[in-house]
Amino acid sequence: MNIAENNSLVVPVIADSANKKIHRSLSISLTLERLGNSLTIRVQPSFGAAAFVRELMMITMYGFGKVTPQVIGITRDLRVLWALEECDLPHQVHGLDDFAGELHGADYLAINPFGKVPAIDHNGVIIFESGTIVIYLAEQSGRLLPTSEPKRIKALQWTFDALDTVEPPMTQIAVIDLFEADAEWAKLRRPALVEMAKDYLEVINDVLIGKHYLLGDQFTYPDILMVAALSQVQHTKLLDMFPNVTAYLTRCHDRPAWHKCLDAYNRRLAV
Ligand SMILES: N[C@@H](CCC(=O)N[C@@H](CS)C(=O)NCC(=O)O)C(=O)O
Repeated sequence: MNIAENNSLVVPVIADSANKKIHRSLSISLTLERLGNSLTIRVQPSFGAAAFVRELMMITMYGFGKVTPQVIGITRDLRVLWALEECDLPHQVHGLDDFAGELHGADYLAINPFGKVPAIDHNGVIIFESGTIVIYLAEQSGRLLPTSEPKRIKALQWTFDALDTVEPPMTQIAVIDLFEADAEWAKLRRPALVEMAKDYLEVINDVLIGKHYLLGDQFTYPDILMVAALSQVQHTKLLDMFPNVTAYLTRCHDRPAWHKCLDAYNRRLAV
């Protein structure tokens, strides 16, 4: 250890971060304080400590860097970016170039073997599946979580509902409208998907009677996932038929965290 002239000490630090150990040297300053009959040594991190803590906390989010313009605004990395902002977690974006095939390159397949975005790397903890990532971020930060026990399971219920029930027909409508509008199979399939979407929207419209968010007054992580699922059909007039749903979307999209992540996303994808 070296004691510098300004009473600071350079000490080796090993941080146990997820599944790896990170070694750094940190400078700390020692002050001796006398209080009555006792002496206290105060240890204060100095140069580099804040950057080190930030490095430990930093999450890398793998999302689109370049993607076909039709899907900008509905890609699944956006929901993770929203959750990162809501949770105020330090993060950096690793933008992948879809045109250059980066999603299916060896480097990214080592992160997500399905070759899909989003994924995150939190100091070696690698997670894919947008729903899982959003829940992980909520748990890491202690934000967006329901405050009472019965609501915890309701949050999971709405998570699966958003991802497994609501999103599939909405996404299929988007795929048809954005990429396959003229295909014969698409013309045959679309009406049934629209009926299914309307049925689901009617249910959600009823669920939202007298409520600000899915679980009541508190905005929680399933709201991010539900809004993302509903946004798949934002290019149609379907949502306009359900006033509680549109009011809910407006309420959620009024949140500062949404604006912050959308601005950064649009800047990155040069919209
Ligand atoms: N269930 C996955 C779906 C991920 C997914 O389909 N991502 C799309 C973008 S929104 C993707 O990566 N598509 C590129 C491809 O399939 O090549 C999740 O929610 O994370």
